[in-house]
Amino acid sequence: MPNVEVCLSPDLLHLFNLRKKNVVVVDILRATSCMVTALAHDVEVIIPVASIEECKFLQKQGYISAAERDGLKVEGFELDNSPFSYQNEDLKGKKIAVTTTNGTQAITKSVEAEKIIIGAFLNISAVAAFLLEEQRDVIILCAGWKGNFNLEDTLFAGALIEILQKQFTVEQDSSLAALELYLSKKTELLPFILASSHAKRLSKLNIKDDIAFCLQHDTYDVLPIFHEKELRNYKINV
Ligand code: 3SL
Repeated sequence: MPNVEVCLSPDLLHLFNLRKKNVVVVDILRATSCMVTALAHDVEVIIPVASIEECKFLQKQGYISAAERDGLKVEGFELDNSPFSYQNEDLKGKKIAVTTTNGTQAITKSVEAEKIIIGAFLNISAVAAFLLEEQRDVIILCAGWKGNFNLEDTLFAGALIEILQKQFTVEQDSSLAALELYLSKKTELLPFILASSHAKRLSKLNIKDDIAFCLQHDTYDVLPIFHEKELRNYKINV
């Protein structure tokens, strides 16, 4: 049986061997939830980049650009990091360049993986179905916050493992811990997450609706895969 492991922070990624494995990158609040929402609303392609400078460069090439640092939109860019900003007909068929504090860093650090899949509660069943079909070892990479562990990404890891566990071995302590955390909190996700550090950070920005939205399961049947620097929805393109 293939194995599923959890990397609780991008700063721990050097401890994992990504080769020939599928990596699921998750940043529930809010980068990967935004990416899933954007592709579900027919954005053609997303280019996630690590730095503001790279995003600026792509903006000059004609990409619509989104930049977030510490939860706030960076001045000079068109889009912020709210999933509601991507539910916009005007973005249909458009190419978006995006940089965020943690999510896009986690994606760009995963390039040695066989495939990089973007996960969120919003598309968890589509991600699980793909991983079950692939039957390949999986690492769930939690984007965390500036190198630190966070609750919301770990809960997603646990939720995904709950689905995968019949066909994947779950042996590593962080995978077992993520699963137990999710099982103990799955019926009260919103109040639990509202007490988390990042929800408190975001509440200062008055975006409680974003948090509730990002915790919804299976709103979208999309499968974003990062390949050759581009993120596309492989549910429609393959
Ligand atoms: O860190 C990130 O990538 C962001 O998702 C953070 S925030 O939700 O925009 O604050």
